Amino acid sequence: MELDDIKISRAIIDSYTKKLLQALEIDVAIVGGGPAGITCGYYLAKNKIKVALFERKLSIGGGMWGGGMMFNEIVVQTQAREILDEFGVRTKEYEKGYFLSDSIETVSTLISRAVKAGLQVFNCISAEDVMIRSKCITGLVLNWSAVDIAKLHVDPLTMRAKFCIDATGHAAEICHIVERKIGAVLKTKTGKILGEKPMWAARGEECIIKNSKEVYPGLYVCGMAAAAVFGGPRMGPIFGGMLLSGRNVARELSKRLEAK
Ligand code: 48F
Repeated sequence: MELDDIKISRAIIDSYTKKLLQALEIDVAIVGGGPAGITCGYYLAKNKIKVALFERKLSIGGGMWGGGMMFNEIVVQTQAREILDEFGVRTKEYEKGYFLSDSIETVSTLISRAVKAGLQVFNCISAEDVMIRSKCITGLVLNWSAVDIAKLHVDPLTMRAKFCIDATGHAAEICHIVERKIGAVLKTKTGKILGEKPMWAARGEECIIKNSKEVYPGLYVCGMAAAAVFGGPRMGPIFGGMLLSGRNVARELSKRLEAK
């Protein structure tokens, strides 16, 4: 049988379009495919929640691939090790309470398990705005990342979700959009983004876990974005907080969606 080039194109366009149409109205939309967003997506998908993740870059995995300063190893603390165990990522104890894993194995396994659990991932798409109705975030405004990179004047498309999650890392992009557009409305001390503080691994990890929560009705924050929004320190190449924060948000949203 001779392969038909047009059939190959049709197969891709057909299948991708169906995926995108299915993502137009869902339970949870995650912005950002770093460790926090992927972990959150995995646990939501495992609970049979309709969830999609939008990532600006070609590859998802965020800042985890490079470990610390491109030494491709990551460290997690005892509480987070059980998450890596659940995913099937191999760890070794360096000293009591400090577990190491290979960052390439970790990211590729997190992605693979999340997608197989049912997380729909859209790479090369950026969230450039949000929809707000009755003082609640009700969806995202999306565009191809290439449009932004090429500075093309092209309008975006919109999708609706019962909850959105800002998992955009240090930049906390979605929270910044909300603050810029509607002022000091966030559930922080000042109503505004408090900004990330200097490196302090122990405090940073605690802060992220505590502050991975709803920051405006309909909008959650997890991972490094939680530190940026609630004024926590950065923590460098220890990644347990990212995994735990993603799991915490998934647990809370699963309960809320079940109750709805
Ligand atoms: O930065 P990132 O890995 O966030 P995270 O999951 O983990 C943080 C750690 O990697 C590390 C750290 C640990 O100590 O400090 O930095 O909190 O992943 C965030 C992802 O979001 C994407 C971005 O490309 C990255 O892959 N992203 C950011 N803004 C947007 C976005 C946007 N507007 N639309 C789509 N994707």
